[in-house]
Amino acid sequence: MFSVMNGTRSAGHAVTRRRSVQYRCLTLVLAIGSAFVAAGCAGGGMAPGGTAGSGGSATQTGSAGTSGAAGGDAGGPGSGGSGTPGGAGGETAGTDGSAGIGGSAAGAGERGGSGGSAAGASGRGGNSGTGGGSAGRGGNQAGGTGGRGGAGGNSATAGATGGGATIVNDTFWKDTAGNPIYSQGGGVLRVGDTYYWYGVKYGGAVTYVADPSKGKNSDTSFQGVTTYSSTDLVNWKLETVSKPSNAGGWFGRLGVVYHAATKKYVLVAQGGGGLYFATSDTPNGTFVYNRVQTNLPGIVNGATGDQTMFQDDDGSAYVVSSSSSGRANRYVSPLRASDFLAAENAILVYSGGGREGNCMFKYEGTYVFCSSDLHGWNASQSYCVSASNLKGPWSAEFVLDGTQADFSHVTQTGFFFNVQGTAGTTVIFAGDRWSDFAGNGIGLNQWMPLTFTGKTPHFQSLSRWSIDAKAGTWAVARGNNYVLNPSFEADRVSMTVPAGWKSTNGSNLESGHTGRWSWQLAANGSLEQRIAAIPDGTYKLSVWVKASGSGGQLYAKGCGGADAMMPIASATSFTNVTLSGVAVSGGQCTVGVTAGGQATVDDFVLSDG
Ligand SMILES: [Ca+2]
Repeated sequence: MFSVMNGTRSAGHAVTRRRSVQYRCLTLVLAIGSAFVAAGCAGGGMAPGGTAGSGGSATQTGSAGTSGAAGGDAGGPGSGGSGTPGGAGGETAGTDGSAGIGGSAAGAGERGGSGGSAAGASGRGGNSGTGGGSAGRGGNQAGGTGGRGGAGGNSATAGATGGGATIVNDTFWKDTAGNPIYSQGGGVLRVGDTYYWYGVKYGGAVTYVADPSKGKNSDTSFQGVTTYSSTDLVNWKLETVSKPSNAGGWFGRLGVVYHAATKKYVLVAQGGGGLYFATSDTPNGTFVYNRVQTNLPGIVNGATGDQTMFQDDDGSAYVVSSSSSGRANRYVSPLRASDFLAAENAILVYSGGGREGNCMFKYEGTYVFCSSDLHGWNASQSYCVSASNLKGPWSAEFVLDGTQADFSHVTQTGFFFNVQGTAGTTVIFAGDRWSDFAGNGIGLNQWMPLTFTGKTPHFQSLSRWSIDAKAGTWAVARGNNYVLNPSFEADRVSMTVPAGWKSTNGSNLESGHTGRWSWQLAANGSLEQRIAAIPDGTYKLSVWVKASGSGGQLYAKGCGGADAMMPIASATSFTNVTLSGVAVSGGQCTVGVTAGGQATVDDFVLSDG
């Protein structure tokens, strides 16, 4: 009920757009690149060898080599030589390593070392592999021969698939039985090495997934709470579907926490008339519904405006929410310590600005509470406040860097969870794309990693990346689409410049190749996006286009090599136009189209696979 109301109320809300793609990516390169170089310079005298590499089993997926860092000074023998070669990766080397979007340091960085080895003689860092070894440790073997005076690559896209399973956004996910995953407005709980993912199956999602070309619907009928389990965060098995017998109207925004003393898994959800509590002896259910709390103390109006669950390191658990009816206040409400079956007096986190999609994570001692704009079912950039203590003081509100250009990869803040492993911790932003109710594209679930500069989080808008659940590390995967807002679904209202792009003589058209929107250019109109952090390599650029006449073109320029273009022919229905062999060096590339006659474009892709 709560969220149904959102859609009507937010129609007039101003869209705030800020572009800081360049800033984001510079930060990324610095943060990851430095970590990478440190790991990749294993051959240098100052850091001989590094730890023993286990030798990534990079093999096929580990081939290719991107970035190679290394070739450090006067290469010492390196003590890490026990590792077997980490795949073909950097051994093709010989050219300068390039800036890229490396994965987390452990996975990508260590892998890159092998590049330095091969390139060492010439004193230049190698181009390391896009494929990481498993956990990317093979790179340390490179230290054995070392390079001298190497220019050193900056980072790697290593670990494409070798370091874990690949998360593919902008698709409808399927479970291990091959059925669509229906899980919206939920949360993830880790139990041992297994992750349990709880969410809601709505009638309208089933309809939309079956045929997204029919567009959005308003069928928020509750079909049950789904529980999926996985150990790799990609292959999810449907465990149970449960449904409280007395749930009426809206039901959702749920999460599960574990109460150690009672040994109960406690599910807390927003339902008709209040806060629902259900318990189970096992994480996969079946959940038995215990009670409904109709008034939440300390919260204006006594009810939540979108909520998730958060469990702290000490086991305490909290409802993370804003207030209903205006959503001007944000809170954390501690659950009753004795059994978690009641929400107690709320802590006011922040007042000002209507926010929803409330969720929270904790990273290295800092709590970060994030929310969306009041855009109904549509996407927005994400807003956060942070604190070192839940009772405050809380920081001023800031926009989560990296969510501006494509409105959080066309999602609303859903929930966060930490993947803590042997080599690091990755915080995952689990965004809800309510495409069933907004019509804004393909896929209901979009998960992206966060990176950090100090305590400041950065959102990495990726369509394809790998997560190594055991190591806790991640990397960009081969086939990632480097174009942001490629399908023009970020904006929810009529615009003359789409989020993430520059355009002249254009506007969004409420009819797309996919999703709700495409971008229409009048004769001589233009559309362009500068991609500020892309690993060196060869890419393919494509777009779907309808054009009333010839004379337009699809182009890539400023990519380090010769500018490239492909003429756009006249076509009355959406036709794919592809520009192959786009050589990128220097870490940047600008892509776009110019229109001859009127042209309508949708679904850009710039990828290496
Ligand atoms: Ca579209």
